[in-house]
Amino acid sequence: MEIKAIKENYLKQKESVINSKEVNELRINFLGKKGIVNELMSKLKTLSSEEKIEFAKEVNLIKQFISEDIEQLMSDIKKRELNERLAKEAIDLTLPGRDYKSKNKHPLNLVIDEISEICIGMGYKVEEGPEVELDQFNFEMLNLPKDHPARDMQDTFYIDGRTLLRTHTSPVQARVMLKSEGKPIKIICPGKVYRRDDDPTHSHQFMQIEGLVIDENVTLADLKGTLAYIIRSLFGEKREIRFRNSYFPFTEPSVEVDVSCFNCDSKGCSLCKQTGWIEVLGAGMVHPNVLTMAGYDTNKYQGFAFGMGVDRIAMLKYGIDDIRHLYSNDLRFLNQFGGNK
Ligand code: 2U9
Repeated sequence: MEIKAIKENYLKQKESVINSKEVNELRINFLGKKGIVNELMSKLKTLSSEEKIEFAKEVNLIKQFISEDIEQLMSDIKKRELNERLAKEAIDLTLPGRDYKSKNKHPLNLVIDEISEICIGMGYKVEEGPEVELDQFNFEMLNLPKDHPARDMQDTFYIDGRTLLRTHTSPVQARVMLKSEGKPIKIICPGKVYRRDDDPTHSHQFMQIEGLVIDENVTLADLKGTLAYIIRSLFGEKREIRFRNSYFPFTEPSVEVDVSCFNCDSKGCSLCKQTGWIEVLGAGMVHPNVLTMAGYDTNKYQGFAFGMGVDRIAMLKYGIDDIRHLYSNDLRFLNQFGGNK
C-alpha cells in the first residue's frame, strides 16, 4: 500500500518537472541515499522473514521503475533543451559579413612580397629572427667590435648592456650561418629594424631586406648579375645598374648600387637630382672575418651580401615623399594601394 502511494507521489511530482536540474532533484528525492525509496528499507526490521522477501521484491520493483523512468525523462528533457538552445543560437547565414576598413596590403608589405617572390624564384629561402637582439649577433659577428667607429652610424635603443633593438637584419644571417655549420647558404631576411634617426626620409623604425649567398666560387660578377635581375624585376627591364665604391664593416669590397632613373629615363629630373641615377641599395663580398667568426673555411667558401631599405624602395616605386606616411595609419594614404576602395 505504501509502495503504491510512493509511485503515485512520484508520478505527481514528475508532472511539474521542467528542466534537467529538476530531474536531478527528483532523482535525489526518490533514489538518493536518504531518499524516499531507501527509507522504505528501514521498515524491514519490523517484518517477518517471509514478509521481508515479499517487501524487498516490491521495493526493488519500484526502484527499478523510478530509475528507468527518470533516465527516460532526463533524455527527453536534454533533447528538448538542446533543440531550444540550437534554435536560439541559430546563425543567420544571410547576414552580410563585416566590412574591413582597408582591404589593401600595406605598401611596405607589397614591396617585401614582390622582392621575396623575385628571390624565391632564384632559389632563396626567407628567414626571420628576433627584433630584440644580442650585441654579439647585431655587431660583434658582423665585424663591428666594441668601439668600432661604424657603430656610431647605427646607434640604437638598448635594453641593457648586451641587448638592443637590431639595427639591421644582418643578425638573422649571422644566426643562420652559425646554424648551417659551415655549409652553403642562400637566404633573404626581411624585417623591422631600428636606429636613432628621425627626419622626412628616415624613421627610428624601418624595414630592410638583406640577402646572403655563401658557396664555393661565388664572385662579384654573381652579385652584379643577381642585383641587375632584382632591380630590373622591380623597376623595369630597361634599367641599368652601376656600382660605386663604398665601405661597410661586414663586406670587402663594398659597393653602393644605383639604378638608372625610371622617372626620366636618365635624362635628368628632380627624382634623380639631374644625375640620371638613383641609389637603391648597398652590397659587397662577405668580409673574411665574418665568414671565419661564423665557422666558414675561407679557403673554400666566399659569399656576397646585399641590403636595401624597403621604405626607400616603396617611396621610389610609389612616389611617396615622406617616410612618415608609411607609419601614420591614414586610410586616405593606405587606400591608394591595391586599387580597392
Ligand atoms: C652578413 C654579412 C654581410 C648586408 C649588407 C648593405 C650592404 C647595405 C643598407 C641598405 C640601406 C642598409 O637599410 S639600409 O640603410 N645595407 O648597404 N647590407 S651589405 O651585408 C651582410 C649581411 C649579413 C652575415
